[in-house]
Amino acid sequence: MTVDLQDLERRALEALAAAQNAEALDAWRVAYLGKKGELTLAVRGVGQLPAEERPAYGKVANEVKDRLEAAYSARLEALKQEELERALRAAQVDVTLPGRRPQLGRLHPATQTLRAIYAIFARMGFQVFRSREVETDQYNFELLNMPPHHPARDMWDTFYVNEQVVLRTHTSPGQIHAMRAHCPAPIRVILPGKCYRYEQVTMRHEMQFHQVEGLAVGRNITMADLKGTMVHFARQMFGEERRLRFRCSYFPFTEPSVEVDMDCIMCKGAGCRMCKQTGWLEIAGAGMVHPVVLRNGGYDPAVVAGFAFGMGVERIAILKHGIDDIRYFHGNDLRFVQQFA
Ligand code: 2U9
Repeated sequence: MTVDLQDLERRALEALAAAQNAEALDAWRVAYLGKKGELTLAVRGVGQLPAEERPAYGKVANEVKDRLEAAYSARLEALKQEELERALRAAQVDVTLPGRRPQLGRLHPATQTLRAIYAIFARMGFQVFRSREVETDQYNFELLNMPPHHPARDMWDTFYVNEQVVLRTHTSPGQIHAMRAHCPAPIRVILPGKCYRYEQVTMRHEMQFHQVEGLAVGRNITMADLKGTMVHFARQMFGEERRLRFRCSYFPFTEPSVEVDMDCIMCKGAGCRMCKQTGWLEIAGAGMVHPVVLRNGGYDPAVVAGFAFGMGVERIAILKHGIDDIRYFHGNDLRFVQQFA
């Protein structure tokens, strides 16, 4: 049985033009050009024709096949193009929408507090001395009067890089570097920077925080100089009416050692939630530099004396701004930073 090829071609092209998507196009391909498609069957039908009609029929059938295949490819391309244009139209920017304001950052409150501290001590003649964050055990402990196995090492939970190398637990090793860089000349330096402690993170403790330590070494330096320096700092930072209290304490690198308390800025000493009803807020630790430590720094303790102090920068910021959780400092939340314009 043979088929009217012209009629087949006309119907196939009409159906092709009507195919509006990839599925319809594929169904069309199966229906006309597939293994059991109309045209395929029509070509096979050539065998039923008398021998003299076969070449002419075969030639037309092949021409129809070529044209249908070409039409199919063209339609496929056209559909792809239409789809692409649709996608582009959908992705178009609506220029009438209101814009999104870029979020502005701020100087981090820890940075602001550090700068305020620098300014106060700069006016008292202290220079900034910077030092490394990765230290040897020797500088972080031994030269600070803590030989291996000294029980005071337990005051600092330490990140060890290896047996001899640590992340500094305080900026104190920098004080040894500073002394060795300057001795025998007198020095007055502050050491700001990040410190690390292997601690459980809570609202009061972070494993990374900032410290500022101070050191003054020279002839005739006494505890009175330390007290005057601390009082002046507290009054510049927290208000001229502040009063300080020095409590006996212990640090391996100072002797005598003290803890420095300031009357509570919220209740002025009466007792409140902020000072846990004590009337006092701890702002620093300090003391007279231990003779062993002075000698490790290259100074002769028979000739010079020194005072040193240390304070936590986040703690100072927390007190100044009434921040209730130290984890905000590394929480990476712009809403926190933006409050300290
Ligand atoms: C040398 C000599 C003396 C530095 C000192 C403290 C006391 C102290 C803490 C306060 C809160 C650290 O951030 S904190 O946890 N610091 O109590 N720091 S005396 O004394 C030194 C340091 C180095 C060579």
